Amino acid sequence: MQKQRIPIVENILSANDQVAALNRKLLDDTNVFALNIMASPGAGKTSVIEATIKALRDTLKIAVIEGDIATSIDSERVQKLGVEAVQINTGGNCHLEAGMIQNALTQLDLTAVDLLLVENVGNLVCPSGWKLGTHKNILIASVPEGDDKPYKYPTMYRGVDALVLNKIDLLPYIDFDMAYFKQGIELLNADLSSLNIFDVSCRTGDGLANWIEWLREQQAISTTNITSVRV
Ligand SMILES: Nc1nc2c(ncn2[C@@H]2O[C@H](COP(=O)(O)OP(=O)(O)OP(=O)(O)O)[C@@H](O)[C@H]2O)c(=O)[nH]1
Ligand SMILES: [Mg+2]
Ligand SMILES: [Zn+2]
Repeated sequence: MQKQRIPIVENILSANDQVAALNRKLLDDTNVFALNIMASPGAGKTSVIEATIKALRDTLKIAVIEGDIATSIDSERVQKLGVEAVQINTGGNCHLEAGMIQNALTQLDLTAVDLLLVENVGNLVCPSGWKLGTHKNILIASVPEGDDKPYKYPTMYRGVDALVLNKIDLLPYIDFDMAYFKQGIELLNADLSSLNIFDVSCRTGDGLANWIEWLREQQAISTTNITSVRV
């Protein structure tokens, strides 16, 4: 019987993933802990970034990369808080890619940064498919978007490290079934022990302390790991 040839397909990293790996190395080499903050338009990405800056700017050196299709409105908001911000205008692209972050990183003095917050383009479909080289993926959901979003946008809700449910101050005015929402998240994330969920309101400040505490812990763990790996 003739021997059959078995094709071997190498697992070649995509061009984006290769650049993401370079970004990660640069961040690790300079001791920067970085978050990729994703959400639909208007969920509260910039509001959470502003609240995070206010809570941590006295203990950590923070920088922000703002992804936006056309404007610098969000960079101006965070710069008002005394934080360095780099604006990426994607020119119509609906998500950030690793190459855009690579360029933005050249604009920052990373040796003077502990925590880098990257605001992705407002979009609940494709940002999760593009690695940036950041350490943690954060999804911000918000009450007015509706409780069915985990079911309708599973790729975004699957595999994130932390989920911030924002605008809980609006719960009395909106039919939002919290149990149904969280059940949807559980269906998509088998290992719930590694998913952190924070119910917050950037308007009232409710719940933000838990988010800040988790972030502070993660930054400390990451910095320790990075340092010990290098030693
Ligand atoms: N009621 C209420 N409104 C909020 C809360 N957080 C943010 N908002 C409002 O929601 C709107 C959008 O907030 P942003 O922080 O700009 O949202 P974003 O996700 O950065 O928006 P894009 O960058 O445009 O995608 C603003 O009018 C905020 O004032 C909240 O906790 N409660
Ligand atoms: Mg924004
Ligand atoms: Zn896209």
